[in-house]
Amino acid sequence: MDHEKFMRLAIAEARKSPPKPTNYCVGAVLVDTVSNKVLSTGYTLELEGNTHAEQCCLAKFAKANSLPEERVGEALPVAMQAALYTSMEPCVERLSGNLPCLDRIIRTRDPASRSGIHTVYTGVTEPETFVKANSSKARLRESGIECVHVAGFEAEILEIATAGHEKKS
Ligand code: HJL
Ligand code: ZN
Repeated sequence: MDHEKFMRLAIAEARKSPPKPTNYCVGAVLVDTVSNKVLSTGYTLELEGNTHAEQCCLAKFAKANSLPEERVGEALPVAMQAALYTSMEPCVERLSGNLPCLDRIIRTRDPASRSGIHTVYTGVTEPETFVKANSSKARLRESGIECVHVAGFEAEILEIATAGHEKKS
């Protein structure tokens, strides 16, 4: 598995996100790790409304499979060993009150069949500008989802993610 290649794709998605002072510009890629095929991509604010990268990625894949987003896991059979690459770890809380991406990822799982997203690859941990102490990695692991940090892209990812933020002097 070429983790760096898919993380670069996630970063390329993040670059498409319109800068906004109240969130981060993030990119996400859903991959079938058996065929190495990209199943879907997403970036922050890609879909209508106040949408996150992971949310857009899953919602687009759900739509392509004629499923509501809540049931996207049904299109991710165990044989795919589905992985989600996201430039920033998934949110566990959103100041807007929208459903966090952590919950959107966990609900893809069917513990009985072990289908759904198996692994989440992250590029950076979430800075504490909006929400303190993001606990996504522990929470993913508790749900049987592996969590792997892809090192080496942190500076680039944070620069893109905070593009719309006021610079501290
Ligand atoms: C991740 C995204 C995105 C964030 N994190 N992983 N992907 N925008 O696409 C996390 C940050 C929230 C704020 C504001 N950002 O975005 O904590 O308005 O953006 O729901 O808490 O919440 P809203
Ligand atoms: Zn999110």
